[in-house]
Amino acid sequence: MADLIVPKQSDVLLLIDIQNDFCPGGGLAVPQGDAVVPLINRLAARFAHVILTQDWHPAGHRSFASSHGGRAPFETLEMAYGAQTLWPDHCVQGTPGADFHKDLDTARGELIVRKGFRPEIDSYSAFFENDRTTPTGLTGYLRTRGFERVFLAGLAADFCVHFSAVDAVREGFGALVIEDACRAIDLDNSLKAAKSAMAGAGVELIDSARILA
Ligand code: VGL
Ligand code: ZN
Repeated sequence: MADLIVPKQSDVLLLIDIQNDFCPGGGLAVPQGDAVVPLINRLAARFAHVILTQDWHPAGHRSFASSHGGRAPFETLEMAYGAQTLWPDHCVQGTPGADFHKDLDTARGELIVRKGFRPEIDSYSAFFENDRTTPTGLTGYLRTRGFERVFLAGLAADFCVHFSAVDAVREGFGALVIEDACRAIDLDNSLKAAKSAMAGAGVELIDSARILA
């Protein structure tokens, strides 16, 4: 097996969107989305620093198919900033669907980054919204605190984990995606495309055993 990884003070675990709406029964359920929770809790115990993201949309968000008469979820629509997949309503601010999964151990989280709160712009990445220029502020936070490597896990592997990992590299951090601690929506082979995009960007794809062994 590849070398063991012992998380350092300059490493942070970034837990992406482990919310009820991305779990079975939720508005945008990711197959087996809840299955990552026990593993993620074990991983989080190995890190000195944990940050969480929370998808956090106002009702009537432009990424919702329901905001565009006659459009169905998972269709693509051209927005001012480019192509946008339309989603079922999900993670509406203050609703139970936007809450973290009840078994997720959030107590040691040092920061919660909320994203997707601008009514007109979606935000898959924890760093930049989908116009690829509006920053969330996470880069400044990580840099100010001296973090060098970002380990990522959560939902969904092919959207928010993928874009966050690629942007972490773009912002000058090391990025390691813990693959078995993620689950994918897998729309039109999007998981395969995401994996090659991540690998091409210099994101390292690792197994949790590298950390937990
Ligand atoms: C996500 C689609 C829409 C994600 C969030 O967390 O991957 N995907 N909003
Ligand atoms: Zn969303």
